[in-house]
Amino acid sequence: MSEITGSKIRKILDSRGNETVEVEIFTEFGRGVSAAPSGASKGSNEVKDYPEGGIDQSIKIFRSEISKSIIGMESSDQAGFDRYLESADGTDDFSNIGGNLAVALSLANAFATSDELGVPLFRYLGGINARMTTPLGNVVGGGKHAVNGTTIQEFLIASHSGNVYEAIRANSMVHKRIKERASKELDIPVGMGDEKAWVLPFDDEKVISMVKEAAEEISEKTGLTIENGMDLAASNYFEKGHYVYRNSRLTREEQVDFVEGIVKDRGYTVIEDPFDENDFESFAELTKRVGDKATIIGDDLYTTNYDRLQKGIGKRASNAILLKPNQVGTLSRLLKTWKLAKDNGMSVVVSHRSGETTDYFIAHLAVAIGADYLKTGTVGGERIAKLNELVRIQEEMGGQE
Ligand code: 2PG
Ligand code: MG
Repeated sequence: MSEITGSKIRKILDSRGNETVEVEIFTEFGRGVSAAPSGASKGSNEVKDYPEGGIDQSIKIFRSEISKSIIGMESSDQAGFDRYLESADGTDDFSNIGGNLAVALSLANAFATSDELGVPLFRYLGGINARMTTPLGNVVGGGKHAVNGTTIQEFLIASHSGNVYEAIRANSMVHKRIKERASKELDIPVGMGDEKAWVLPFDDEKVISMVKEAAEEISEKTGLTIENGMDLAASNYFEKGHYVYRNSRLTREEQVDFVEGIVKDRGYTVIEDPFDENDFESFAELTKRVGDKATIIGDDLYTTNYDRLQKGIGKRASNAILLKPNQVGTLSRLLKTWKLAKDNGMSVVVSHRSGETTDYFIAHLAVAIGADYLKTGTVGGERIAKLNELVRIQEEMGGQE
């Protein structure tokens, strides 16, 4: 038994300096803390961050209503707790209490239960199925995460090693190498975007080669296999039927050919959101062409939403899904979508948001559900908080992969 005995809420800042909510939940012997992150390039089917009245309205509802109602609830009944959050809100998109409040409560409750039980969160959530994940991080960033960067939002790399620390380190070495290469060509200092990836004033074509070469160099140096990937976040530059890049404008058909070439000719094996969030057909075409060579991930396409994923499965739109707790507001909803993805043989990526806190819940979640990748940057305090937690988790697991 682990009844909830109390809770607290406070405003804290996220990595962009924006206000967000942090919630604490107490059981007799347990305490859980979690804070909501926030996206800049959001899918239009995500739940709402806050109700009308913003963060203060969420806090008001928590203090006057929710904090009282949850006293005495059984925290180990996560599904029951999350159902209560849905009923307290009364809508599908958390527009009454706010998705940020919901997700902070839902995750804090899971943390509190694992603490009460005295087991690490990944074990509590994953049991014997828990398995170490592969860190996937961005080394160059643009799109909505930076000013004057590439059109493509994220250039990603994933180093593979049985020792997660070695993989994290190799990713950070690629990050460093990119800066050295870029600095050589530029007479202005190189800066970072929201997720601490480099912002480069080059066109996408050039960066595609640059990141590939840097990854190859570090792969040779470390002996690790390093995958190249990208999150195109293509909804953000799909305008009137065209994908608008710095030096080109591609039709839908040309965009399919372009991304096919990135996989076949440039050797990129991880591709996220290559098309507009409602273009299931182009996703399906690309997956048909290169699904055997690359992980084709839907993020804005699915927004962790069960119904959207079901639609995607029906259309064979992708072979992978990105999962973000705050896109749906509760852990139970995320796990339901995850189960559907797994039952249909899809790969799974757990992901951070561009506005983050030092909360490391997603590191435990990725391990608990045996996610293929954890996308959470390569450097920067709020990203490192999750990556370093993976190192501790691997130690706790006895060092095994
Ligand atoms: C994404 C995310 C995280 P944001 O598009 O995958 O990198 O960005 O949090 O801004 O939606
Ligand atoms: Mg994305």
